[in-house]
Amino acid sequence: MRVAFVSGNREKLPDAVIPLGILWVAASLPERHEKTVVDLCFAEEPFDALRDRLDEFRPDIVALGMRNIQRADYSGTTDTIAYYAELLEAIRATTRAPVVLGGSGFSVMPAELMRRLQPDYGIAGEAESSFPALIEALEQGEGFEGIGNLHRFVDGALVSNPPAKDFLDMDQLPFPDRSLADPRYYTEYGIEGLQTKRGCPLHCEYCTYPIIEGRVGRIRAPRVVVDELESILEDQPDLKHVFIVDSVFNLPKTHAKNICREMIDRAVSIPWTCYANPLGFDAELAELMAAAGCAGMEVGADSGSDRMLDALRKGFTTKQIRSLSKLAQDVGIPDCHTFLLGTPGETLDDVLRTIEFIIDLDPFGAILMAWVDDYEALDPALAKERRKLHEAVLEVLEEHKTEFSWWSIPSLGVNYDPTLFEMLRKRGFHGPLWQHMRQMAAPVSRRRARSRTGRPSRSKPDATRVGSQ
Ligand code: B12
Ligand code: SF4
Repeated sequence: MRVAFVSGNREKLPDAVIPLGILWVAASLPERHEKTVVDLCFAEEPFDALRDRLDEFRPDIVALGMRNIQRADYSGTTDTIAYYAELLEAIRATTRAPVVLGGSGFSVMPAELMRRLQPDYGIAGEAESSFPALIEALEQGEGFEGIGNLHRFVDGALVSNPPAKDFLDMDQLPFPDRSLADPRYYTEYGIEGLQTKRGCPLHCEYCTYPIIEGRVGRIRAPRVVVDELESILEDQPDLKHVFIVDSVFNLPKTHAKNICREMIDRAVSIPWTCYANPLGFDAELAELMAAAGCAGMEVGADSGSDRMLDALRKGFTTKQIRSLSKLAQDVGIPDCHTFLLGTPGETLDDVLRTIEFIIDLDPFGAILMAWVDDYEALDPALAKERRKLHEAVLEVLEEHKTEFSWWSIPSLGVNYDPTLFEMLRKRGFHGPLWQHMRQMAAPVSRRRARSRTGRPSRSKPDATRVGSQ
């Protein structure tokens, strides 16, 4: 069969991200199939590019990858769904090949997106086994029932198979097929994704990651991960930075330590960033990460209010956030904390408490997000109901936006806009750009750096804590 993978994602904030999931799935196809990746990220006219490439390739099956529902600045969801509807229309107008939808965005709400977008098939979650099985079933004209997480229409009714009994053994999977990737991810953005494991065992209230990857952590052998990393570095001389895309790198902690030890032993040298959690973080890990080249870690701290951390079922407290930040600072790893403002049950007082907490914590970087629920994409009533709090949060953020010039507030475009990012890249900065924001920040006067309650902040830019390029 001729399989055309289409990566619909055109988002370039905070970075253009390689369609790693598609490359994993493409690698798992048996060799007898012919495959191509139509990546629309850099196309000037995406619909024309899509039609031309499909016309040329004449696929028997089109596999459309949907990564995001949310916009990168968390300002909304609806137009991404409309964009994918248009892509489907363009595919249908070009080829009669069946369309299979998949990817992290699709996996968050597969049944709803099947109904809304009407592809022929959908596969939720990891697809290295189920996608080849679907192709096999299409060839044979039977065998659809046993395919885990497959969604399809039978006589007009949506039929959704249960997930496969077991998640995949990651060490048995071939490496992602990066020969199919657009070289501009390397030449223009210089950043690559690497996955050392799948699954997160925690139960944070809003989180969809376990739906995509499962709750059971499935680790890859450190030797295999570093083999992949070395092969990337060999093939991609332009690469400047690696993002470890694991939901949380340091859970389990022993795995993270072993990955660092393997990198250190094999003298792999490339700056990298990961997601870290205050649970499972200790001094030894911080030291190993620094020695292995960690250039930054992103922490889903979410709130500066213990009441909200509890409500969000984060499993850690503000004290543990402080401890992680201190350990990171001690070894010189820049830490950037993301805070979600306006989650269900939160009051404006909680939002203000979080802002005070950030001022007091003084992390290397902070990203303040005004919360948007994924389901707002499909539920106008929910979107309307949430709008009031969302707008109130934006007002609070507007008031505080000048307090620290290196904080990012994506919904207001503060330190999160394409022109600024392009300028930083032109100056040779790579990797997550918050790592460079602080050294660009103008000095802030103590008077301006006061919290709303008037308590002075101990914060001021510190040129010695600068991320590496
Ligand atoms: C790492 C990460 C980032 C990093 C990426 C770094 C990099 N250079 O790669 C950064 C911080 C930059 C980032 C940014 C954003 N991210 Co992000 N990110 C992730 C994360 C944790 C992992 C993504 C990943 O690479 N996974 C590894 C690959 C192998 O898995 P995968 O893509 O899911 O692929 C598997 C399956 O989905 C499936 N599959 C994939 N494609 C296809 C296609 C077909 C046809 C089929 C059948 C199957 C299939 O099979 C694959 C292999 O098993 C996920 C959460 C998660 N745990 O999934 C969020 C996630 C993908 N991100 C999300 C979002 C919203 C964003 C942003 C829009 C928001 C923001 N401001 O940060 C931006 C957009 C960036 C962009 N340019 O698109 C959402 C997307 C869904 C949604 N709710 O909209 C997720 C799911 C998190 C969430 N909130 O739920 N992200
Ligand atoms: S730790 Fe992160 S990935 Fe795990 S459930 Fe919580 S938010 Fe999701």
